[in-house]
Amino acid sequence: MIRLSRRRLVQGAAAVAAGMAVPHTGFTQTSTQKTLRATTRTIDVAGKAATVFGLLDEQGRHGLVFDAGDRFAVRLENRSGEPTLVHWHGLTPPWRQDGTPAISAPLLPDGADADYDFTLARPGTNWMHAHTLQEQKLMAAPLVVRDPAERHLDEQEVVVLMHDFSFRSPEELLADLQKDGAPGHGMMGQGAAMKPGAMMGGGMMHGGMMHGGGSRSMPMGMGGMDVNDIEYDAYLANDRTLDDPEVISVERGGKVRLRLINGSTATAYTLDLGALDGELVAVDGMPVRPLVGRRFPFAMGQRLDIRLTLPNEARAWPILALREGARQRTGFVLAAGGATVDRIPVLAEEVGPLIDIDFDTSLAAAQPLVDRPADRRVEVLLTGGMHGYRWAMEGMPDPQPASRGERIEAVMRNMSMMAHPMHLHGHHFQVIGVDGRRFSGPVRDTVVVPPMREVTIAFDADNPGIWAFHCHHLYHMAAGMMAHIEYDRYA
Ligand SMILES: [Cu+2]
Repeated sequence: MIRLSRRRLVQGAAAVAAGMAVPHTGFTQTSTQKTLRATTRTIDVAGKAATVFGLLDEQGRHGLVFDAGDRFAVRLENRSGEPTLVHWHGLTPPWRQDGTPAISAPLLPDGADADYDFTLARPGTNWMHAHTLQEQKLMAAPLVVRDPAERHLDEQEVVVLMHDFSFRSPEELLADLQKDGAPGHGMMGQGAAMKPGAMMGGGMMHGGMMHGGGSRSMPMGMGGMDVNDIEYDAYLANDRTLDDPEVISVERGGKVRLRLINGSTATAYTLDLGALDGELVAVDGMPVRPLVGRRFPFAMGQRLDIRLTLPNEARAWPILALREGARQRTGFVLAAGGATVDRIPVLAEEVGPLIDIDFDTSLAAAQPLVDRPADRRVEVLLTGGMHGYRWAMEGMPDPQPASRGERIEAVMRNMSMMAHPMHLHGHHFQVIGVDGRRFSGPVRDTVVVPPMREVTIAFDADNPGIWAFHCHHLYHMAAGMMAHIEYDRYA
């Protein structure tokens, strides 16, 4: 883990100039500044009341909405009853405003405020969440940056955040994982005995039999791949289960833009548009060459922007998220022309597909990185297993040094039997290789590395600082799957 020799927090204007988030000390709020309040609230989950966190704007709405080019001038008010901090997932702020505790800033005490101010350079569907176990209790919300150039499009925006919900505390969930790992299961890595390539690229990890439901680790094929290490009590879409889903009125024949966020801590889904064809236009807020389809993989931390043109019918269109390797699902309903909405069973007939990286090979960035050779190549082994529940990023120093202006390629080899959605803060990367085969894939900020597969990403070191690089499975991260990249932080 990283150890910072932290300088005393500079207060006021000097800190803003240095790009820091400023602990608020009583000066007046500017007129353009938005307020974001970290608070608690009560929601109903399958008929039971649950106390969760919330991130609300002045009007009590979840999260924040901006236009590209706006300043991200935000005062975060912590009224959650606990120390917290909020990470702006998908934005590329100065590193001291990234909201990652112990790296960019200390936790903000309950009752305290912090001011943020930087420019939102590009549009995108992003989100915000505590970079702590509080994420499990819905300290998470949408963070949408609209494109002013798309204002003329006559489309209805629908923003939905998916989540996995437990009535148990995240501390308990983690403690359980750490005390009763299945012995010998998925025990690879920790020094990495297996040669990458030996098992890669074959179909054996893909088409095998999956059984949904109760068991925590579901053996599959010869690999003994693990999915879903936590059984949740519910899967939510905008705080609602499919028993009582959000029903959004839309126009017959209307145009809809879905901005979907997988804010789950440990659950990947396949997004299922049912009878509708959708045009995928962005992943993780970054535009891709439009791809038409009905099903799209959707891992933790990722976002999907999908355009729909509805048929001219009075009909309800369920949009579902199928839990990976299991029958549970969540979702919401687009209701056109006042259509009645039939009850949708929470359990599907079939188990949801496994999330793969092959989908990314069919995507191409609308704005790819400039083609240039790498100045630095970083190799990372993703290791760990259910036994003892220890996870790690090995083979790279922590922090990994770099230099401003470099093109960096990171090769991530998953030596474990679980998939890891890997997220880099402060940058967008392009997916440029799978199992050693190079291609020009999507630009994004979170990419799935399936078991025994190798994924290569490239990014430009254009945002100096200390940046978290980690698995977006909350409990893998909490159990060690986190590293850092550091360059020119005093620049
Ligand atoms: Cu992971």
